[in-house]
Amino acid sequence: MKDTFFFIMLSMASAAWACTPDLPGGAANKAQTIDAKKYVLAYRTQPEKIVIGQHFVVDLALCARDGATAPDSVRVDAHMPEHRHGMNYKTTVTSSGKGRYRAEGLMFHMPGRWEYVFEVRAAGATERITASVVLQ
Ligand SMILES: [Cu+2]
Repeated sequence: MKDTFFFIMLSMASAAWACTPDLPGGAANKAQTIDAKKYVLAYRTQPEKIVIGQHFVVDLALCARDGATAPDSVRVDAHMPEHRHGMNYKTTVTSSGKGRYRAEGLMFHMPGRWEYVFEVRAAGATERITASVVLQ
């Protein structure tokens, strides 16, 4: 009985530390999840398979680990760290509420390793969340 109570307390404590981003529609196109410092971010591209030289969209959802600090704004960019260049286009990010965002206008113009940079601004602070993808 005492053990059960302890287990319940532990579960509640860990639930406060983690959160699950609400990004619907993942049956066919599974989202990638990144556990960052203040946020957990889930994202997927449309189309799922990125084609070199063709525009694509990134859908993402964020949740705040502390359960409170919702982002003020989100910016999405990408670059090739080894080549020291970015994309040739700027992205436009729109919010659809519930911590969901859509970034449009991305294009990877060459093969190699690209890195997404998600900038999450909240209460005057910015958290940079990165994720790598290799295009062949
Ligand atoms: Cu390059």
